[in-house]
Amino acid sequence: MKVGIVGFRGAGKTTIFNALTGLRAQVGGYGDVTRPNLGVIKVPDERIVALADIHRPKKVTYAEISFVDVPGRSEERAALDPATLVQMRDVDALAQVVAAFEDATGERPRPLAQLENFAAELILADLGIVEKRLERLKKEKGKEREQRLLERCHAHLGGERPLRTCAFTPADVSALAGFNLLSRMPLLVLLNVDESAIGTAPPAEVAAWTAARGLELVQVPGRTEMELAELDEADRAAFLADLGIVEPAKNQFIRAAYGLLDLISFLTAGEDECRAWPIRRGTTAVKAAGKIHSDIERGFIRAEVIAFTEFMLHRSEARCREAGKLRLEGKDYVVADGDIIHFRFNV
Ligand SMILES: Nc1nc2c(ncn2[C@@H]2O[C@H](COP(=O)(O)OP(=O)(O)OP(=O)(O)O)[C@@H](O)[C@H]2O)c(=O)[nH]1
Ligand SMILES: [Mg+2]
Repeated sequence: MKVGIVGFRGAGKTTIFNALTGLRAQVGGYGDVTRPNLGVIKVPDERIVALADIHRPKKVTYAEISFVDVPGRSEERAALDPATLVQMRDVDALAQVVAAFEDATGERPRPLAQLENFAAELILADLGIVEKRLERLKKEKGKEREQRLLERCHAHLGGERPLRTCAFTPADVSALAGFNLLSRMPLLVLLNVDESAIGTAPPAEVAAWTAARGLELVQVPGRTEMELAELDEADRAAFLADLGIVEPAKNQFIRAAYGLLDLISFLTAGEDECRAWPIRRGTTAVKAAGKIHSDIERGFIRAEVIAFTEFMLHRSEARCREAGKLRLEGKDYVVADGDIIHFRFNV
């Protein structure tokens, strides 16, 4: 699962990328940097900590999310370069960094304008893709279904609405999958604020704008969080307390990204390894098995499932079984968040 950290030039994307990943990519590139930065983070999960405490496994593995910091690149402050748009299409969800800090030139931030311009850029980019495809479809026969679908997209985009707000059937969704339309991707807004804004609510007009569109808004003091990520564990707690930060925005952001991608985790636990596996909500047992190994998917017999909360009450598989809390589930069982699963299979 890949989240793109996107937004206009100088919005603080690389700063926030560094804060999230603990890496030290160059900030203040101002369009000179053209290569995206890549990073992976572990999703904090208290359940894995609790399971490891019981099983004492050799290995503990958390779910991971990858991030791509897509450089702003464009000459113009509020425009997206074609190459940037191409890089953006390669992700599963977008996190737009919006600058709400006063920059070095003393220029006042205009977060609302950034939100509006960015939304318009995504719509324009998608219109371009849809129009090009419709043009080609005119010359092809037997593609009427796709044509009707794209015409509907075209009308929606033409009304300056993102495709996120257009209703699609599952068949439409798979027909559109290959186009990687940007205005259809889940979007999270990261408001990058100054240290002085820590503990304050986001500006009302920004909150209203995102709420009206059903978008999640997370306020991040980017520069501060980047400095925080550069400290070692011992100094970090003191730094947090000093600034009055209850929880680093990093954690809040990771949770939001997880929700944005509609991800849940199932768990595997034993003496060898305790591990969280990210899957999309709605994934069936047999598909979840395939995340571990294709052999387990192919030779699937059944899933033995214990809900995490039940396991914590009884604290062993044997006692869960005695208490009737170990369920036997088939291929089509829809996996729930926190299911501890043992797959039975033959190869
Ligand atoms: N005061 C303040 N400055 C920030 C903050 N976040 C970023 N900056 C500064 O803004 C400038 C741009 O930050 P970057 O993180 O490089 O921005 P970017 O979005 O990656 O820029 P491009 O990759 O060129 O599009 C740098 O000089 C940062 O130090 C912040 O939260 N507060
Ligand atoms: Mg950058």
